[in-house]
Amino acid sequence: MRGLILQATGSWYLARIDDEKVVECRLPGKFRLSEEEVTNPVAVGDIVHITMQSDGTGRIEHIEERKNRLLRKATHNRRGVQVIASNVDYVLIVQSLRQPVFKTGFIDRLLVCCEAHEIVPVIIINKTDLQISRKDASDLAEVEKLYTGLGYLFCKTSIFDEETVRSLGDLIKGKISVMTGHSGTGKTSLLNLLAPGLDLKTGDVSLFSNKGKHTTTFTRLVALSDDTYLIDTPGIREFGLVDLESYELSLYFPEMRTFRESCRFYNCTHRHEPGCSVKKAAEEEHIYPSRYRSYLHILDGIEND
Ligand SMILES: Nc1nc2c(ncn2[C@@H]2O[C@H](COP(=O)(O)OP(=O)(O)OP(=O)(O)O)[C@@H](O)[C@H]2O)c(=O)[nH]1
Ligand SMILES: [Mg+2]
Ligand SMILES: [Zn+2]
Repeated sequence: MRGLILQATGSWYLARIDDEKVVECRLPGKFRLSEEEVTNPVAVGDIVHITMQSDGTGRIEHIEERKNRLLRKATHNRRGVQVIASNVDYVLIVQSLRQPVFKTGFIDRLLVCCEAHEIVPVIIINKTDLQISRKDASDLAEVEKLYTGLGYLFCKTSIFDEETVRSLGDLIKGKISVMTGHSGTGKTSLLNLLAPGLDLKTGDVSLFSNKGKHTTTFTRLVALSDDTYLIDTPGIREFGLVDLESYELSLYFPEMRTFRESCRFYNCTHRHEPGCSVKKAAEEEHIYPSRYRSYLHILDGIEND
């Protein structure tokens, strides 16, 4: 029997078999050490083969080859990497206009991860109902212009505007999407509207710090229809930048690709080298200042790793 992993908590897994049937599964020990650097052998989004046991639970016999996987460094000082989700079509980068205010640096970091993994990103600015000042409106217009100009999918939503949530639903139809973004930006709220009857817990944003409270504590995959799935996460800051060389980073900034070809050095980091076309393009604002800043910031992170 084939199943799709909806949840993975410790050594128990929930797998969706056809017809909405969900089975609790266990994993035999032999899978545990199959791949040394990975701390979890089965992740949300995996397709598994199951045999039913006499007590009504399932036993995972086989994991089908993954199309892709989102990795992050294992937490709690554990060595190795953790698979956040697998077989993903879209990464939804959910940010909010206010409460908390969106961060282009965060968006850029995730875009690099998507580019490196060849997964299509969708930038979502939620809470567009919170346009209070004229600056909010111009900030929103500016961020939309920036990312649509780079060719990325971009979507504005508000949970108080049904139409916007419906367009998001149309956009992700037939795909497996994973939601990322800071706590409190409205990931779970959007999911609840896209999957009526679900009613997952959402949390308030502290008025004092303007931060969310990490209401969602584990990753879960929800079926919106037979062929559309959405994965809610407790927030992913980045994934899979594990082995990137510093001179490769600019490959994942689409607007830098043509400029980098004409840098003097093939391994130019575009920071201070002579004859650097990327730096020149940034100075002349052919590259957006905020994007170049993000680039330098991520580069620092790679080099100090
Ligand atoms: N004004 C406004 N508030 C929203 C919108 N979407 C969500 N919220 C509110 O924002 C708060 C946080 O929403 P959640 O859905 O819990 O946010 P989350 O991204 O899932 O947060 P974590 O699970 O902590 O990562 C809740 O109080 C929601 O009601 C929106 O479009 N407009
Ligand atoms: Mg949540
Ligand atoms: Zn250069």
